Amino acid sequence: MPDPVPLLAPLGRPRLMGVVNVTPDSFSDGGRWAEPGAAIAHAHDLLADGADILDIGGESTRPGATRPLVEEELGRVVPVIRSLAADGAVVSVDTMRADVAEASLAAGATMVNDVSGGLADPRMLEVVAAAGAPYVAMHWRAHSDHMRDFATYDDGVVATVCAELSDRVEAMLAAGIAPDRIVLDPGLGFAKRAEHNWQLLAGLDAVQALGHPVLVGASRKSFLGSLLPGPDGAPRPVDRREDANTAVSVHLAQKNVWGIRVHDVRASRDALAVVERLAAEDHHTPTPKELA
Ligand code: PMM
Repeated sequence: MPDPVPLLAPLGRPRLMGVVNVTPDSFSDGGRWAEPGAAIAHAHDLLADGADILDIGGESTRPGATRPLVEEELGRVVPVIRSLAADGAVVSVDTMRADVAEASLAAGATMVNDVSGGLADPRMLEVVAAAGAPYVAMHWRAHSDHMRDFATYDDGVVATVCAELSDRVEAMLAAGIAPDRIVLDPGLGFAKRAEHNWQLLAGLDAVQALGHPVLVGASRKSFLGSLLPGPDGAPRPVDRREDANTAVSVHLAQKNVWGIRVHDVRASRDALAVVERLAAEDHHTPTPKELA
């Protein structure tokens, strides 16, 4: 395989992808960054906190969400991407639509992050292949309004997700996407129950063995909330799951994933610094003088 594009080349630590949802209805931050100016300012805060990539999305994929019109999605993401790319940021567009991917790449996005792995729009793989852009293909089974009906994995979630991602890789290659442009994502929370997400996090080696860089998004998802119920048994609210997410980021760094998709970049960046520092120490054999 030729050398990967620089964005996908190993860095010695996971890349941090900061989430910017330019939506009125995303599950954790819907509405906070819905205006372009607010989204751009938030994206700059994420860069200052150490984001390597900004992931700009204009469609909420929270369970039960209905889809915006393509014009609405374009109107949300394109101005934000154009501004951030002009400022030199590395931008990915979080979209399932080929038209939005195409317009976003023309506006300066570097990468396409498609939660449907090319299943939602028959033209997506063709657009990505023609652009030669890096492409995140997530494991996905159905749109958010009915994905809960598809959360069954009779042969085990890890093996099944790997097999279904493998099928998507075949489709990407057949469409002309270069293998060194492909990133895979197990799709935590998408047609997955809590136990499926934990099994996938524990079984990431199998996803990595498919031979492509791996991106994981656990940030603020409900399986973290249900792990940490309050005294009344209610799941921990979405804005108080960050410490658990940071622990997940430590796990992902130890697994050496390519990328981690997070809302709070600073917390994960600090965690990565600790993991990196300890890894450096592991390789250092103390001299007798140091031990004395
Ligand atoms: N999760 C969400 C949206 N986009 N993209 C990738 N590649 N992986 C994910 O896990 C993922 C995603 C949903 O979370 P959000 O509403 O907070 O953005």
